[in-house]
Amino acid sequence: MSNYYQPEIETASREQILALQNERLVKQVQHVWDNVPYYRKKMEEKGLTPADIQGLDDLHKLPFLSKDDLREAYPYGLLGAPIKDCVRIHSTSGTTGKRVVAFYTQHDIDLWEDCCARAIMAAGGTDEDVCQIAYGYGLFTGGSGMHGGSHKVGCLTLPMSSGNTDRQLQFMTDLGATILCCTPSYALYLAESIHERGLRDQIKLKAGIFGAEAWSEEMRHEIEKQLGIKAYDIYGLTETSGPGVAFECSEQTGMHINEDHFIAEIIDPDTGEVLPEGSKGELVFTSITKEAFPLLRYRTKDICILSRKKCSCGRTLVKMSKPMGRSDDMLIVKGVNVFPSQIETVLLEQGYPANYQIIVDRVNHSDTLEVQVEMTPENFSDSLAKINEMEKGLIDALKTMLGIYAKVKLVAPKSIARSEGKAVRIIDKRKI
Ligand code: DLL
Repeated sequence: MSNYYQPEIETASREQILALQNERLVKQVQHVWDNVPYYRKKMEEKGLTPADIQGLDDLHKLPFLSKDDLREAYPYGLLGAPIKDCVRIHSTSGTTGKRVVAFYTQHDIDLWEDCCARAIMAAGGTDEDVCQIAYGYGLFTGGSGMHGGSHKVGCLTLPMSSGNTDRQLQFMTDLGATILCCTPSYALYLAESIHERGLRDQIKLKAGIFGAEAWSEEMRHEIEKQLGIKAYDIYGLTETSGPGVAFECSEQTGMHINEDHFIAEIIDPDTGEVLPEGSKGELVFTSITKEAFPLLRYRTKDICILSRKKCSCGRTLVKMSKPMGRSDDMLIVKGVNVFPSQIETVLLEQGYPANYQIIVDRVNHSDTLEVQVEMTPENFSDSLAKINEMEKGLIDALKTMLGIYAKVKLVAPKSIARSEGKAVRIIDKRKI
């Protein structure tokens, strides 16, 4: 038997959802005011006290929080609960010493797992299912979040973590996995490996829950065709707990946001002005139930559209479109967040100039990252052995910074085209 019940909120009336959000927002603002001096100061700077926030109509008065605030407040500055009440952290792959670290009380974990459970149930998951979790475990939120959700649904949970394709396929076939949770690019890679090994008849998958990176409708069709499953999108970010902030239902036309835990707004990324429903803009979340890491008006930098059109699944929760891009320069490569500034830091630290290009591609459904950088006249060499050695040094330093492999190609001094305006540092060849 499943120990999870589909909460009425998923199909509640608009009035019920708004009433709940109003009540929770007021409480949350007070919680933050009382426990997070960093944000209290931001409110005071705007002349606000909790009494000014009586409900959703006052939300726009609150100051935004951004990734820069999180970095400035690193590591404990935005903690909303005493350490004795916190039981876990997760973190982004972020920059050196300034990663984004999110904290959780046990209550936060329970609610987060509920959100992930909703995603699994929306994909048809029940306690009869065998759920293979091939998102990374550890600091990344994907593995643990979906793992907890799978437990709540009562699925038999396979905690595989990412990578080790042979082992993934062995468990998938031997244990008859019916639901696969991983990044969409890894799903395609697994699909390809299944075909290469002639295992198609031995897999019992019926659904996949894929997210953590952008993926197109074409990619969805490819995954669905190759694996013979229905592929569902799932969205989230470390700052708001992880996966499960929003999830797709059988209609597959956008992701329902768990509005009992998150208030979503769309803003103009340049002016910060709140935009009406249906507008394309930056997604902003206010978490209204989180204790340890309660973020008010957090700017995600993800560009998307919200819609309240009636959904055939019966859920009334607002839907967000697939993110259509970002308002900053963050790249997501193999599910890992990569900022060009991190790469630049490594290059400069290692004595290279800031003349470089980052080339991202998708080969055999897997992301590749290449950094082309100019040698300086001082370290220029045409000895292949010397160049290999220099490239290896950079590959190692980039791996330490980013956590993933980046191919490095050293090129002759002054060979990368200069720009008169903004330098074109990033060439993203992926069709997404
Ligand atoms: O990627 C959490 C997650 C894990 C989501 C597993 C879904 C499944 P971060 O590493 O902090 O957290 O990266 C968050 O990833 O701001 C988006 O830009 C991007 N992203 C997440 N889900 C999607 C998606 C996790 N379904 C950043 N489609 C976010 C497109 C996504 N982009």
